Amino acid sequence: MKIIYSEDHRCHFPQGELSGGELVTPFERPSRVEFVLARLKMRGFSDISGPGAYDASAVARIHDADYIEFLQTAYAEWVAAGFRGEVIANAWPARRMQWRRPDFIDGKAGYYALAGETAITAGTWQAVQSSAAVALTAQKLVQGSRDAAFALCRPPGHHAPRDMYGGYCFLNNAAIAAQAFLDRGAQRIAILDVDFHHGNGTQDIFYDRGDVLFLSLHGEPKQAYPYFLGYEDERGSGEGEGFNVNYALPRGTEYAQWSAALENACGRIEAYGPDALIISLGVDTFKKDPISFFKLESEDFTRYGARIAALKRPTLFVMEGGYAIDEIGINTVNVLEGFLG
Ligand code: Q9C
Ligand code: ZN
Repeated sequence: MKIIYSEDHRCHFPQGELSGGELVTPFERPSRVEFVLARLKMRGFSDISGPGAYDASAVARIHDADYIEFLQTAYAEWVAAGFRGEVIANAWPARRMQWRRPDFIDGKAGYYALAGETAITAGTWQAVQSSAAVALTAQKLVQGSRDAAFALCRPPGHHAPRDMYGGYCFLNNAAIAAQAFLDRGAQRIAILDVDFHHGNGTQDIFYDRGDVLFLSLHGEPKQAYPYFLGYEDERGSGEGEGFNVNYALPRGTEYAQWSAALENACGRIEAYGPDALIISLGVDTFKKDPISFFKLESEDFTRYGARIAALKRPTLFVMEGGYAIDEIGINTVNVLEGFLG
């Protein structure tokens, strides 16, 4: 399996995340990728290479131009306003207010943020560009060779819709890759999101489309981030009716229940017959994840990797979440090893 990775992820290392009323060291931190990379090398994955150049036109197929420009300029505007910390949104257009973009950066941040935990720093845009380039480079390999590939993206992407950041995500790497498959001749793509959190961004991007089947297994939004999307009655609209499938699972979910949902998802993927499969691979379903509430064991990741392989589709794995740092490498690589058999 080919692995694509960029050192540029290190340019994004915010110092603060607002969590439980405290400013803590962000759960989404550079060492996550280092642990995954170390485990890959330990297990003999040697086909590891860097991404091609950032493809702005491929990103523009998914994200709005004004939003992309905001990501590029936000930190400089923040500094120019005299703020000394990292960009953190504080005010939002809530009920009965207007969705009108303010000029001042503090207001703009709220306009483009879907939540307040995610900071933008001086190097964020560089890391974000490289993360998208990692996904697109791996996408090309899968479409060209039909071999599987793993895009070791950081920052992750699945919470980002076309015009917002949050949940540690800025550009939706999996969605950008899905669109690239279609733009290069694929007819149907399935995205299976196994991150603990609902992939609200990916759902939103493809909600009214029938050419991308989106399935997400996640903590029920009544209890889990992102709270305001991911319910099971969200089934797609218009041409997309029936092409969005949410499995909202309760606190304490173990592999028996989780894998039953996966089995249902796999049946739907088989019926859909996609030209390629994208896995939004978050390993925050692990029992020791500090911000999540599923109870998967490390061996379960191997098991579900094998189930994904049985779908026999050209497969692109895209890294999303996972915050139990000590085991993030084991769990992530277990999925890939289970897949390889
Ligand atoms: N106190 C991904 O897994 N809420 N994003 C954190 C911690 C945000 C997760 C709460 C979780 C975002 C890609
Ligand atoms: Zn997650």
